[in-house]
Amino acid sequence: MKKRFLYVVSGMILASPVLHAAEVSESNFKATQDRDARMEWWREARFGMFIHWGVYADLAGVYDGEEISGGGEWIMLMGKIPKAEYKKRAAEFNPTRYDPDAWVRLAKQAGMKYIVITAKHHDGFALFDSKVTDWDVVDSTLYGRDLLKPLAEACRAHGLKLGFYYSHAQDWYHPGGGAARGGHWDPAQEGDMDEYLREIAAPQVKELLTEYGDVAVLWWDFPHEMTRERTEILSPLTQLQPGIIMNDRLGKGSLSGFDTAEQRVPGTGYPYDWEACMTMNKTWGYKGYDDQWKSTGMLLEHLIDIASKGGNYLLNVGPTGAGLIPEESVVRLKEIGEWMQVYGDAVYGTTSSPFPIQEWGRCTRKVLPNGNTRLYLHVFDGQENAKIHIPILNKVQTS
Ligand code: FHN
Repeated sequence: MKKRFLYVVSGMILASPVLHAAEVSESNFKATQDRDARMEWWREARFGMFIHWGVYADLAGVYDGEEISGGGEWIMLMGKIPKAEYKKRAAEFNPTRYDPDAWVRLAKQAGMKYIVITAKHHDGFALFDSKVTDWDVVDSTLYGRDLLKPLAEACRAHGLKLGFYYSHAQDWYHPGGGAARGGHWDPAQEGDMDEYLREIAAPQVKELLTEYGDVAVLWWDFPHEMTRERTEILSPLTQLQPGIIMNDRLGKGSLSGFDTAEQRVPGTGYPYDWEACMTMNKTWGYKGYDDQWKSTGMLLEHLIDIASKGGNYLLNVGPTGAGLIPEESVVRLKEIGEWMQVYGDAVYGTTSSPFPIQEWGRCTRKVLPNGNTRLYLHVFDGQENAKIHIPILNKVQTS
């Protein structure tokens, strides 16, 4: 890996709060005792793995010999694939190479502290054994076994938190499920959305929150036509997992745990908990021909930039239909892990930089138990022995 980061200066200790601290205003969500307690592990973690996986991975971005635009996970809609045809393709899904323990070990090796997997994406296909539909991996594929149970076990075994992504409003299979970008294309999709929410979405969320052990995150996506009344059908279910946190994408009226920036790093970050989710190439779900991979250096720069603005980085992998994480992703995750081995302290449990963005790189900050502040200076593309200006007046000690 080309080393883009010359060094991280750790241990710059300020005996007092930073004098030029850019006022990080109180979160715009009432910072309650309970909320801070729930968010504590997440604020410490700073770095997680997003997994977009489903029967679409077998199609790999191609339908009827044609490359279909958009994310690999949107192929059913973008290719206007009829339900019956999509179901027929799904029947061949048989990820014999799936090794959840290896996935979790790779995430851990990369320095990631949590995993969020698409339990059900917009195509309505459940990666788990759902009692309320036969459109799931057990009843509709050759593979025939629950994919989430062994992943949950592996997360527990290796000490990573597990989260479920759930597409609650968009569901291109079950009658009444929503469809953005132009709506339904197959009469078999038509139905009543409120009934879909009560008969499919709510019972499936309950299954996910009661049958897979501790679930740390519920990653709703996204609030398509989710009125307050519809939100109320789902939001009480989160009480099934008392410590759970969720993102801001459930629907009108839901109090969120963290905001979500997607495929971008905000200019200054937000004055409350937030997470940037991003792909390593251009697609969330696997596409065999998407070779626009970001370099490891760029991925590390995103990780540091996000942490320097007080956010979490949820970095995506899109496994193949056979159940393998693409080699390009594996290489990058291992290289990130090498860096995190040395400099992880400058990311984990840090908060936003006390001063505006500097042209030499970024700064992360950690308030120590004794009240001192440790600053970590991340110099991007610096020259050896370069001089950098740190805009603070405090007396500092380096260590
Ligand atoms: O439509 C989805 C998309 O497929 C992907 O899951 C992303 C990940 O955050 N969320 C939605 C687009 O905002």
